[in-house]
Amino acid sequence: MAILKILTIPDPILRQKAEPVAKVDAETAQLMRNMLETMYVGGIGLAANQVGVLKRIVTVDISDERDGSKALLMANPEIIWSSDEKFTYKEGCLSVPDSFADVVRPKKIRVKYLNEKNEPKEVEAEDLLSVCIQHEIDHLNGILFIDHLSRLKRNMIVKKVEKTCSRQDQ
Ligand code: GNR
Ligand code: NI
Repeated sequence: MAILKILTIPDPILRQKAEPVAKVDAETAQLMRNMLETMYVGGIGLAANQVGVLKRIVTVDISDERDGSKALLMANPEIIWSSDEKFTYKEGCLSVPDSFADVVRPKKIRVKYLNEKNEPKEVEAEDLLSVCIQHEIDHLNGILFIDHLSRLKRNMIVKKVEKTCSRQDQ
């Protein structure tokens, strides 16, 4: 397996739409496992855009085990139902380092996807798991959690990240 490099804003790949996977073949499953290992370095979710791959693949694991036994490996995830009830959670993103802000999203969702064996699956998620899956599907559409904030809050975060990243580049 391998730890992949995570892109951060303002990388334009984070703003592109990822393409559907035709079939979860061996190569796709390998990418899923590498993304899972990369995610375990410090996140509860990861989308392929974040590692520079424009394919509709995400990994999610909100469990404490972090050994893959409870992980979701999803290709072409699609929300087929969402609740009217909302849920607010302080979100962060590996591609927007050291920044957190409250985002309001549907509390419950039902998602269909292909697993690592190319089998069609459905899962119902609520609260943190629901937040995480919605955050990852946003990535596949070129959307970041900061896009759900007011322009003022978004600009503050973008400016802060630009500053700290330019310092690190020196
Ligand atoms: O690790 C992560 N934590 C997190 C916290 C609240 C809402 C969403 C997330 S996902 C994030 C990892 C990440 O950037 N995934 O795209
Ligand atoms: Ni993210």
